Amino acid sequence: MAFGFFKKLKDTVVGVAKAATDAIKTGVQKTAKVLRGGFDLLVGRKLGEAECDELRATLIGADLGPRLAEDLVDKAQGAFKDRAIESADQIAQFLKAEVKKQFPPQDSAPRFADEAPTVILIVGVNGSGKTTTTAKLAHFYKQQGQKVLLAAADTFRAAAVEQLTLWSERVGVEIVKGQQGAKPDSVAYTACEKALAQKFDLLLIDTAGRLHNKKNLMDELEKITRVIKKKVPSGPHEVLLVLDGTTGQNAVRQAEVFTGGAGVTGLVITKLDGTAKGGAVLAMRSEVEVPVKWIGLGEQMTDLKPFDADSFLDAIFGLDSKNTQA
Ligand SMILES: Nc1nc2c(ncn2[C@@H]2O[C@H](COP(=O)(O)OP(=O)(O)O)[C@@H](O)[C@H]2O)c(=O)[nH]1
Ligand SMILES: [Mg+2]
Repeated sequence: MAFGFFKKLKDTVVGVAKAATDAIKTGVQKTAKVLRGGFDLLVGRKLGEAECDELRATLIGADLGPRLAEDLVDKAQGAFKDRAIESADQIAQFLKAEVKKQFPPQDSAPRFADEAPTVILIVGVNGSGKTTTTAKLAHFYKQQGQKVLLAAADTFRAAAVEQLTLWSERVGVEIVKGQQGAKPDSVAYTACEKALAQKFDLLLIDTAGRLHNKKNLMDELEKITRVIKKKVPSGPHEVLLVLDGTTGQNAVRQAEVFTGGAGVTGLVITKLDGTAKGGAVLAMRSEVEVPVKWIGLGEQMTDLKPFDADSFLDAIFGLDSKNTQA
């Protein structure tokens, strides 16, 4: 009986991991198609100059960025100059290993407060996917049994507050909102008070996307951080910068500009389902110091996954992951 129980438990754990892996695979299939299509054309060939050009074009096509693409082509040429590539899997495995060597050690784990509530600020330019990501995070943590509170601190547009209110109903979590025109920091303050008084585990604060430059972002963050600290001195525990993945290398540049010194602790790359430019996540991972923590793969509340380099690389390179084989 005990064996049966543990087997069932193991099957459940494997099942959950496989479902997440499948979701990532489906989510990034546009990028995978570009890469895999390019690898297929190289099978049976040695990497001479023409083949290197083709490989480079494939990698740039999936938006890995010129620097990473060039480096990978160099490495691949060294390895396949004298022997033919036997299969698309072989070149995919090789590139995966090389990309992983390029990744500096980073801590992609979400940060939590030692003592509840954990306060997470969601920032980013308009349309990048902040409000949707806030809702998805609420769903993710609610599923894990946490008591989650939302704060609609994008008070500039009534529609923004309505959008988050709708999400709060769908997800089934409470929300704090100010009157239209209220200051974002006053909403954050009220939300912190409520989170403390009613013992919420997690407070997610959705902000306005009025970020024309880095100074803008820093000013907004500074104001809102000051009021959070009045109530929750150790907060905010996480500041997530949301980036639109369909903008590829532009998102990488945006991350570089907005992260330096601004207190951002993690990146969320959204809309990867709608683009073949998913390779930008790799460029991001190798060029930006702040870690990618989450990826957005669709418009539903379940379409947000923690970033895991192995599964992500398997998915975009079209490799069968360990979980799928288990
Ligand atoms: N396909 C897709 N659409 C997304 C994703 N994340 C957000 N969106 C859509 O992008 C649009 C802008 O999102 P929103 O959260 O309002 O952005 P905000 O202005 O930064 O708050 C909405 O239509 C969302 O449904 C994603 O991961 N995949
Ligand atoms: Mg919004």
